[in-house]
Amino acid sequence: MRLYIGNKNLSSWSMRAWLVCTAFDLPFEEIVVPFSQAPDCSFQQTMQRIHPNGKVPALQDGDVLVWDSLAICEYLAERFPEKALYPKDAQQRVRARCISAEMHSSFMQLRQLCGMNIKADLREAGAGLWAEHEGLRKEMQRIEQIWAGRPQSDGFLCGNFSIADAFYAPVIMRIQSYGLPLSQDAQRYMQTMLTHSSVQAWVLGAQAEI
Ligand SMILES: N[C@@H](CCC(=O)N[C@@H](CS)C(=O)NCC(=O)O)C(=O)O
Repeated sequence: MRLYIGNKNLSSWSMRAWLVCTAFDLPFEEIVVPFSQAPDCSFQQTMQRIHPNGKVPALQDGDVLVWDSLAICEYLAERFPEKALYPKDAQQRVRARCISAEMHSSFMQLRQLCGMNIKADLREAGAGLWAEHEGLRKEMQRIEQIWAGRPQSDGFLCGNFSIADAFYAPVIMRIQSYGLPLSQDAQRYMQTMLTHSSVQAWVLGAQAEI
């Protein structure tokens, strides 16, 4: 399988699919297509050759092309059922699907105001955004509520590491860069994620980018 991703420092959608492939030791080749500056537009040209949607991530598995991060994770969960990419427990599996879908379709303020930039120290900007945007504070409240629903306080969102955790990993990167305030319980989940080997590998990759 080939997974097309953007720059590790910036591409939050790529991070989700890559974490799932890495955390579950799936057989894949990573192809980084760096976001390009105008005027050469080589990112758009490269990705549009792969799919008209022209975005990352995209997964090529033989004849099959999957071009959306959630669809990629769903595809992988079906393709490798023995790996339990979603939890084995039925209730936790429903929760994992719901909170992954919620991340996929919501939290627009957080996404728009606090773009992922792993290497940057944006704490000053973060303090201003936090003070000015009630919508951002409300979205973070909902995220904290989701995280507080994990089965064990020292564990992952739905038990073992799953697709759901991969979906919330970019939020953790944003919280760090922008210094957004968090409850102690949420900080605990954040530490669990920051010490996961796949998250550490992605962050190292981001830091190594020029
Ligand atoms: N809903 C899509 C969003 C993908 C997306 O917006 N990717 C961004 C990078 S993180 C992208 O490729 N942007 C380039 C562009 O829009 O030209 C997914 O989940 O995969």
